Amino acid sequence: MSTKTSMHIDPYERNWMIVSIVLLLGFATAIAVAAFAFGIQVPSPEQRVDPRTVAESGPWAEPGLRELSPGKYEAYILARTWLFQPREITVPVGSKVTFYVTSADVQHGFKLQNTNLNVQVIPGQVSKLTITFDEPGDYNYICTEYCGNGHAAMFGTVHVTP
Ligand SMILES: [Cu+2]
Repeated sequence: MSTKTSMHIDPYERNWMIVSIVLLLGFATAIAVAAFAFGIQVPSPEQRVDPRTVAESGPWAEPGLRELSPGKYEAYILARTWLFQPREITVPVGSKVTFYVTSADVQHGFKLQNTNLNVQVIPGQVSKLTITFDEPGDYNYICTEYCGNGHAAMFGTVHVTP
C-alpha cells in the first residue's frame, strides 16, 4: 500500500490550470507595462466643480475656445440637457486642443467622432482630453450617455480648416 498522499490531477486539468496561470501572469505583465513603461492611467477627474453654479462663473460661464499660443487652444465645453455649449468651434489644421468638459445637470458623454476622444461627463467633475487635429474636416462631438428626451439631438461640431 502506497503512503503517497499527493492529490491526483488529471493531465488535461493540470494543463488548463497551467494555461490559466500563464494567462493571468500575462495580463498582469501587460497592465504593469502599460502603467509604468507607457504611462497609461485610468482617467481621473481633472478638477471638481459645483454643477449648480458652474455655468454662473468661471470658464464655463462663457464656454468656448481660448487660444493659448499659435496653434494651441483650450476648449471649455458645457454639457446640459440637451445641448453642448458651444455648439461649434473652429480651429486650423495642426492645432492642439485641450478640451475641458463638465456638466451643469445630469451625466452626459462626450465623444469626438473619427478620433479616439471619448469620455464620461459627470456633474461635479471636469474631464480633460487633448488632441492634435492633423486632418481638416468636420468632427462631430456627440453625447454618448442617455440623458433624456433630447439626447439624440445633443451634438456639436469641431471645424478643422485647412
Ligand atoms: Cu447628454
